[in-house]
Amino acid sequence: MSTLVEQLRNSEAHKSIFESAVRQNPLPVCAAFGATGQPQPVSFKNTDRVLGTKDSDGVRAKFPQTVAASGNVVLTSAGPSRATVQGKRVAVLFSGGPAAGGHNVVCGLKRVLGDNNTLFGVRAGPKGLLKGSLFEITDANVDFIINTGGFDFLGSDRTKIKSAEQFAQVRDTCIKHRLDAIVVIGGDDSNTNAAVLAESLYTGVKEDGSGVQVIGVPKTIDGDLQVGDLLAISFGFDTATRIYSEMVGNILQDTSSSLKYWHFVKLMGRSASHVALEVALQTKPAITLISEEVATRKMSLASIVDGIAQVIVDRSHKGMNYGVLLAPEGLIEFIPEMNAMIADLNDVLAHHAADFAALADDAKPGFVASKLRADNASLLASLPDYIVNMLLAERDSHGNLQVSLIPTEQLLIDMAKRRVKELDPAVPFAAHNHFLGYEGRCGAPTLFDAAYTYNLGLTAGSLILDGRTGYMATITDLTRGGTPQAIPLAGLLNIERRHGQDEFVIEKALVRMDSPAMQYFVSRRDEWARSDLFTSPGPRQFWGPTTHQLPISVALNSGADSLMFRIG
Ligand code: FBP
Repeated sequence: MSTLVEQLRNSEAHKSIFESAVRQNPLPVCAAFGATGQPQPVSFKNTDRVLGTKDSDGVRAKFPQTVAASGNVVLTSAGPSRATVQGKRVAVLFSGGPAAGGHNVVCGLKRVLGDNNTLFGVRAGPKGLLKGSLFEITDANVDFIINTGGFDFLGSDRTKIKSAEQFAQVRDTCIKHRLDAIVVIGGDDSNTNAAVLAESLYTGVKEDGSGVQVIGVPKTIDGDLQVGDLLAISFGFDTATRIYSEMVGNILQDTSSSLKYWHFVKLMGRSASHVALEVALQTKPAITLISEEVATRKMSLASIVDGIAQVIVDRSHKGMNYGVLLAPEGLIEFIPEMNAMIADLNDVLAHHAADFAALADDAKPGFVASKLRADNASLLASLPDYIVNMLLAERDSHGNLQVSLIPTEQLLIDMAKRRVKELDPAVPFAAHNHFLGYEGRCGAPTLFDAAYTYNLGLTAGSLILDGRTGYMATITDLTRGGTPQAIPLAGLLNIERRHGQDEFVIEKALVRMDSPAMQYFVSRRDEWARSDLFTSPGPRQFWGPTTHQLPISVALNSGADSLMFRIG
């Protein structure tokens, strides 16, 4: 019998009571993979759905081999694979921000590849692929990482593979490790990387002239990698939004208990407002801003602040000097005047990168302002230093503004305070700011994310064994048992302006104003502003009544008649 001190020491390094128990949680699999025991790989066949975007001709010219091979046709599972494939060497990597369930993709891959093939983990994301930093994944690894959160088993990064030298490095890694396939687990930018890699590695990598297969897996807590009914949601969104919803529910409970504070909460989700919308649907706070609505209605910063201040004043007149506001992380970029200024700023930064980098920090705003259009320069000058400094901060390697660093919630508090005073000086307004972001990305996956990702791993592995390349794995029919399918990556590509240049990218799926989730939110939000109707969804459950719950927005948008998913 061990002492309590020994028990505590033994729980270190991912062996808490919870972690040990959740590893044993059984995962449902789609019927296509076989009902019980060791999941069996499936083969794939064409459906009658062909994907294409407005830039299809350009895509065909840039991705001739993968488009010719797939015809941009969606694949669906076609029963158990008949061929026994042996000796495949497959590498898997995480790319971009962490999202709960990533480890289970690796577990699904390992299980479906079985003992006849070898799975390698790439350390530290695309950067590790360039360096050739790989190690073999064992069954013992799978038993240890299954159902655990985070990406820490492999690590991740945001390197974009774009230069000729980088492509040559990837080829070297493939040759050195005799790879047959690479699985990229990532968001829109990373799956764009996967599409580019699939084309570049299509032929001529191995001695016999053959290529290396590349398969993408849809990850991002932002929920902005969606393809209608083919991809209802990326993995990680459910876990992150449930964690944020629990925290926002707790804050709501506090506001109506202490009766004296407003809380302005910025929620992660770089561009799209899916996270903010989902948390709003789960908790029903007084105010939720949706960036896409701001853009559609062409709202100015002043008009947004005006709306916020009016709710604060109206609630105060009813004796409610408290409330919660949710703001999406990407809000700033969706306010038309800010968006125009940021686009101008991005071009200036891209074209004067060396001069800008050589300047002292305090000289940077003046330098940039001198190159901006006059209206953009005066907008920049009107913003507080804490916003300007972040707008000038380094872009990530995909050219994205690092919106998680911009304290939008503080800007809104400062501006709302001034406006409330103008509207009614007698209204008290004490506010706290919060940023809920990193807390949500690495929690232990909900059962939905755990099962979804395990099945995505089984699908990605099956696609490799079936000889496919240039596809993204997906599971459709999430409330009807689940169907493994594959989306041709090139069929998702569009042209977008990045770093001052046109590039092929997978377009982010934004919140649509006419979506059922948004319409439901719009139909209820005025009532939520007027009176306290908030709900506390509580912690995510691994055993219990909410275990099988889907995100509310996903259920509404897929026309489901139940909030519960069913895989298997
Ligand atoms: P991905 O698109 O790579 O999944 O990352 C999403 C995200 O979590 C955003 O919500 C956030 O803006 C960003 O990552 C933060 O990135 P970083 O980890 O580099 O600070």
